[in-house]
Amino acid sequence: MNVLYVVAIAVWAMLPAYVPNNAAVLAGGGRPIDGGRTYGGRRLLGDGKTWRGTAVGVLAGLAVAGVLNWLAPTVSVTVGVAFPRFPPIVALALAAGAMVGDIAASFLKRRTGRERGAAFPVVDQLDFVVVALLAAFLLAPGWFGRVFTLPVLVAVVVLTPALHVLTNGVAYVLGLKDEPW
Ligand code: CTP
Ligand code: MG
Ligand code: K
Repeated sequence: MNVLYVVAIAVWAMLPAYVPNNAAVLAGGGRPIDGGRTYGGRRLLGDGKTWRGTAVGVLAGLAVAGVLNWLAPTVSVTVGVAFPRFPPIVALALAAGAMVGDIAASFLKRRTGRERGAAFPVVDQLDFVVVALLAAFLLAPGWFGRVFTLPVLVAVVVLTPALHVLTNGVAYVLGLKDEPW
């Protein structure tokens, strides 16, 4: 399969994990998940991880999976390559996994002395991918093995940081996000 198709499949398969972070930025606010609690003298997670942002993020990821499921037959026939559909358990693994990865990264940031909003290079760009993929692998190993072939996985790891930097940069310029990462 040519490189363009590998890239297209990688982006398609990861969209339900990419969208939650951006939706959370737009929806964020309200009660923080940690309820203000501290651990070792620092916030457990911080004010940047809220119930509303997380819930809207997961729902947005599920909605994206639904739209892609609806588009899959047409896109596959038009392009001549099979674009995968997302069974409900896979959609949930990708969307919720992405949010859990982002939350776990905040936990790590606080433990390593980074304040809310501080950059944590590499972790910021890949936290959500690692947990989304791990969740999909654990909950739907057959589906995972069919869709995330080695070339597709390589494309995800190479492309995601670039896409992350780009979308967060745009969100920052538009005034939607406080920092460009
Ligand atoms: N957000 C949210 N809930 C989440 C994730 C994000 O409400 N689970 C919102 C918050 O308003 C957050 C913004 O999206 O400030 C940007 O997300 P992110 O960069 O992940 O959070 P930071 O504010 O940078 O906090 P941290 O340092 O903990 O990552
Ligand atoms: Mg941030
Ligand atoms: K983050």
